[in-house]
Amino acid sequence: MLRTAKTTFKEDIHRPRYHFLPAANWMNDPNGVIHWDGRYHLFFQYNPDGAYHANMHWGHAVSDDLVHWQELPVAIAPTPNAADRGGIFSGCMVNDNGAPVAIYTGVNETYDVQVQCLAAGSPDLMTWEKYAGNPVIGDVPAELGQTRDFRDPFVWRGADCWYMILASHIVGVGGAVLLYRSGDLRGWQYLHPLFIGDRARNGFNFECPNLFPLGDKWVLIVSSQPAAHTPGTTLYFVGRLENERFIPEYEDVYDAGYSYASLCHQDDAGRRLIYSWIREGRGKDLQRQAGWTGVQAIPRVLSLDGRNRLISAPVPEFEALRGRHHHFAAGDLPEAGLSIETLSLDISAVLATEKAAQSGIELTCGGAELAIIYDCNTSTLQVRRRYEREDPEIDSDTHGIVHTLDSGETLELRALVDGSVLEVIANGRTRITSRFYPAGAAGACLRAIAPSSVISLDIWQLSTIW
Ligand code: DQQ
Repeated sequence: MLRTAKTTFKEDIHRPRYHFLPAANWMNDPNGVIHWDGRYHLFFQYNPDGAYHANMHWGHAVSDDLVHWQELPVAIAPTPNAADRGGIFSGCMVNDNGAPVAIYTGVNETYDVQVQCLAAGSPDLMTWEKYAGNPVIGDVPAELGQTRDFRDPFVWRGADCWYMILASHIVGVGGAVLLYRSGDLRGWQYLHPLFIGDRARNGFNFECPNLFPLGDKWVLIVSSQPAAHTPGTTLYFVGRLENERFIPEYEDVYDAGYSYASLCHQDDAGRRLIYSWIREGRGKDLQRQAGWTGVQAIPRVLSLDGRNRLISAPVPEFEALRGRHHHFAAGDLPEAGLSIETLSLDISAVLATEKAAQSGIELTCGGAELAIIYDCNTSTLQVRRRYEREDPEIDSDTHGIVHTLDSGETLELRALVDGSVLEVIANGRTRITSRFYPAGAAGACLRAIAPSSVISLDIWQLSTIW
């Protein structure tokens, strides 16, 4: 396996410097996130053979602070001739009375058979022994119709039993989250769908479900596919549980961009943390050439506001990376902008959006222009990518989402820029993750789109985590 990232990718300006990704090869969903013995463990979908989706394993990384990560040897690999011979798909990890247990989806070679499996971990989470009775759930409930989509177990301890939810869909109806219960994590009884989505609004199939209490509500997060084999959008629902069914009271998109397959857990401090896969915005050949693909978003702390909207903020530990700081008050930022020598930035802007039809910030670098725009007329937050030389293999569309501001509310933008990664959070409640691929690194310039709208602008250059 390649473990030479620090030297091999030194000249790669698209490779993130402070987001976690493995030394090389393909990574997608976060899996099995857990705070164990005082350390944060992140497992993830990983192909040790190259930068393409195949031969899924669970990769493994550990962190003391949620900022600096150390990649560890692969945790779980497919077993020939077994139920997981075609791949170890996504899943979760629980603490079973002091013993770590991973629950994941095993697939056959064609992914047509998806079953749920269990592996018991050593106390240091380094070695995993598969349960001899795998799969622990083999059959798709008959009421779902003919579907192969039956995966991504998320397990939690209830008052007197374990619960599991699985992602699937009911043929012709919409995405479904299925509820199971167990006394020992090994024998599972199917109860009923915990929640069924509206196909027109919520997509045809669900993946990677999460369910957890937050404040006095329950939050259900699903990754929703518009069509087969297509990553879509992560959605969230806030509501209540009644008779072991989820009743939504509020729903929205979690992220309107390249973030997908989010997975949450509660850490020892009681914080509900969310991790997400950031996918690429360039074609498969470019990904293989790069030698790496997929990035983990900076972990965020979740909360709800008074209107049941999901608020997320990068973990405060992340601010330890902040170095050189530029602060501009209203009217201070020169029209020509600020020259910066790195694409590792943490930007915080407060903007009065009523001052111009469009406000926001714009970064130009290596023949590329990346703009975070608020459009007053449509109340949308947008990310616009433009390239001097368009490449059909690199995404260059403008993408966005409605972001309604209350009367008198300022736009509070937080933007994390890291090589080819952009994470944007507006007023804590609206999120757009994006990707852009400048052609060269020769200096970046940051400007305000409507300088008169700037109330304050703070820019920190960030150090690398490696
Ligand atoms: N990725 C995994 C699946 C999951 C999908 C396979 C979501 O378990 O449904 O790599 O990105």
